[in-house]
Amino acid sequence: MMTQEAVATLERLTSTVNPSETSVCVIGLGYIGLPTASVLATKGFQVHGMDVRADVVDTINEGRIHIEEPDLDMVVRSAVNSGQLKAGYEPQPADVFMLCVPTPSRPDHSPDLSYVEEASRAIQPHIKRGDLIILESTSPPRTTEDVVVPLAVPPGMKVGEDVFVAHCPERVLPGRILLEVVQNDRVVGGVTPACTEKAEAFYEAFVNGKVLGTSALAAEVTKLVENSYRDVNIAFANELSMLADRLGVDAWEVIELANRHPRVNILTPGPGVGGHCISVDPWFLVHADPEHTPLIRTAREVNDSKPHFVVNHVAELAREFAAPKIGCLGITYKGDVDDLRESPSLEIVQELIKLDVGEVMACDPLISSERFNDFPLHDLETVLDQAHILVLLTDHRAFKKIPRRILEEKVIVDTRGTWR
Ligand code: SAJ
Repeated sequence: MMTQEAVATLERLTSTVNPSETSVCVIGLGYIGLPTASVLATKGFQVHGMDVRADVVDTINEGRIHIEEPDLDMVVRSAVNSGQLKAGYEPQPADVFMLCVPTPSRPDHSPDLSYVEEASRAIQPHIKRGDLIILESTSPPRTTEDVVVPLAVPPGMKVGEDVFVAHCPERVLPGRILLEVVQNDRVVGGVTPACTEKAEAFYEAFVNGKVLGTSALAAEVTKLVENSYRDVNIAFANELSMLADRLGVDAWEVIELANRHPRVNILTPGPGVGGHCISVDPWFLVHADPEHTPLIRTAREVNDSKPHFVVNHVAELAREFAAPKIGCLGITYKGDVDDLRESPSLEIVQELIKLDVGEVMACDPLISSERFNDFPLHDLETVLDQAHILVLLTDHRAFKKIPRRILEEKVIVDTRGTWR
């Protein structure tokens, strides 16, 4: 005879999630929440998305989107039209709750968990027995257990028996989100083994990649390690580019040659590291243990110093002209995305304007003047026509196509190696 516990375990292990019988409440409809919600809706889940911003909720309910991401408009439109996706200002009862809220860092680099706290409190009254709560937001070690569990789990309910809590950090690359949300392998870390199993079954219902079970803490640290790994490696490339400049050698040529070694793979230098992930997440590890993270901290500092290096270089060149016009191409944090968060390109333009070393003419085809009024934006043609110095800051597709004969007439600062 099998014990009751063994029967329950067997049921859990063999249970699969049927999308048409499963409702999901997604908290936070930004760069992660909205694509995830619309993909789940497309796969047949009944999805209620919640956001505190009225304009976001209204836009989505009209079948439109408030962020730029390839093909997302089409998927959201079809999810809303089919009735599988609805947005609102409040959470609703569901079988699965996904927290996709921001986890920014404060000016002193300590993590700001207020959105996770708020979202956890907001869902608590709606949690019933059997529900699954997932934290997708990139979070400092122990957030799932120390913040989500106490605030989201109703008193009297036991985690791993009555209600299930797991961390499954998002891993999608802006610009490829819809593809990666389905294709990437996922790390699923439960607060207890039963939580892991329940969360694994949920992700297996809509992810094509492998679903890898672990603990909540290991999942939290894994995600932070992934972005720190990238930050450290970009810092190496950026440090090399500054060194190469001083030595008078072409950094991109050196990197290309070094990368022909079978065990060397150096990343690409740029104007610095931006976005809300790689420039923020490594600080969560440093904050967790400052004594044992000197490399991660230094990488952050190297990447943060790169915009100033670029500004000084441009200022030096501008001094050669009586009335220099400096064309700055791109203000978003990377090519073909419209995201300005932590953008080194934006920081460089702002610094150049402040330094007043010439007339700064910025241009970004992905940013409309209605949305942005910190400084005037010009169209590409005007900038190419008038600028003496051209500074390539963000490698948008439109800038890659600029004819060589135009570039040859200008003084060029190509921070990304795009025009090599
Ligand atoms: N960059 C360089 N040189 C490079 C690569 C990138 O200067 O060789 C710069 C980019 O221009 C940008 C920044 O680094 O300013 C980050 O860009 P990215 O494309 O490397 O990454 P993100 O921030 O857009 O997305 C990252 C991804 N993490 C990893 O690749 C490990 C993504 O998978 C994560 O889901 C995302 O962070 C996140 O949300 O955490």
